[in-house]
Amino acid sequence: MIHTWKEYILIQKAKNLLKKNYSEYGFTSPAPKLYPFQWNWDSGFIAYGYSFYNQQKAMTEMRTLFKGQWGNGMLPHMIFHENHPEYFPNHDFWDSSTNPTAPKIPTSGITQPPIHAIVVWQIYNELSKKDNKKARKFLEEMYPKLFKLHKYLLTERDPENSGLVTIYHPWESGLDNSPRWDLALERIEVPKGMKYKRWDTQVVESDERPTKKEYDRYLFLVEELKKHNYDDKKIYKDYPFKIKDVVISSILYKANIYLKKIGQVIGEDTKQIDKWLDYFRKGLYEDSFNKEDGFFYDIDLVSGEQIKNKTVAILSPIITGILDAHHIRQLIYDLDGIGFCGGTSCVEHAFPSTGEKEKEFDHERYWRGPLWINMNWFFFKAFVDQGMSIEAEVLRECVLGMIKRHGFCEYYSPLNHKGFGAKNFSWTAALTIALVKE
Ligand code: 2M8
Repeated sequence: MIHTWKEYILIQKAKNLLKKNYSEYGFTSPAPKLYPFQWNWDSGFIAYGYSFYNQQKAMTEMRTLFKGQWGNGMLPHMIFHENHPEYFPNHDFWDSSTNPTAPKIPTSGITQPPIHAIVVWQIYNELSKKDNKKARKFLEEMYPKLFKLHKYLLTERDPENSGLVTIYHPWESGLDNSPRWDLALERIEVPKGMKYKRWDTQVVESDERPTKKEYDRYLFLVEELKKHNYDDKKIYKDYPFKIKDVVISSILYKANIYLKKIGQVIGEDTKQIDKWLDYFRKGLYEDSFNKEDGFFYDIDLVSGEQIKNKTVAILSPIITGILDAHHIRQLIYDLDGIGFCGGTSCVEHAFPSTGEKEKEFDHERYWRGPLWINMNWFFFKAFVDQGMSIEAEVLRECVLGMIKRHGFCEYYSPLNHKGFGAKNFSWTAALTIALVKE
């Protein structure tokens, strides 16, 4: 619901930004200069925003994205519908054709957080208010694609049946430059003097982006994946970066709840989804939960250790709905105790990507400190679902205040709320619409 005239103006600005970032190929770029292609979870958030005022565009965004789905179910993190030769790493670097199940359209060879079933359900909800038949048809069209994606993630990426998804690259996490990956990257030896020309640091300040040391390792890992033909069986046997990612797994759990709802509306048998939901509930507490401090961590499969950095990931199971309001409040107040939000209330302050008391904390460098709207939106939604209306409203006010003052930035400093990264960032605009309307 729109509360004020200022919120109305904010929504108009958000819609204008999304219009500007829209490509004639039927997708919305995250930010045309820095990220000129279609990105996987960006398109999910963007379609979520569209669902409130243009369901046709929301459906197109999803349809264009799933054109990149591989035969094995994997949904790539980047789809190269257009040619931008200046960009690096481009489609020729990824060379997805080394995998026989890759589609004709060039894509990257790794995936991103699977938020799409949540988005498809939201589009259905909005569309069915006007045209129930069309809304149901959309579910029938999307269900097999979504099911195939979830099956891929919970078989190829979880041969252990732990309900937790294994990632092969920091870029798969969506929280790319998080200190969570530092130790695992540290032990990877790369050839000396790797030469390449980065695109990102030509567009934004280099101290807002990953260092050369990290970038070398990102590119080295892609070379390794190519050597394995992006074949999960080969990768699982012998590859240096395999991590059970608690954020992706929590998002997938929530997405499975929506996939089940979708299946039920169109009369599908949803027993397999129930199994996946059970696996996660078990895996979350057996593998990711740490009894000593009560937080949830990723698991590094190479070292066998939990990754103990205090980042936004340790809260991510809040997204699932498994944790009740009492448990969520306990987690949030424990965080206040360890200075995660610099000694203030995390809700009033919004959740940074990395705790402010962490030694790796950097308020301007992406995913190593800044506040991101997508993670805060997930928590806002969880608070609403758990009836935590005060926390939801305080967080919403804080996030919208930041956006009103500094525009639709890619991320914001937790120290002064100033914006950094791309200045015309699509998911910030799309989720602003959601934050105002939901
Ligand atoms: C960032 O990731 C890309 C690589 O995928 C990059 O840094 O170049 C991340 O924030 C990721 O989550 C996001 O999807 C992407 C586009 O917004 O940018």
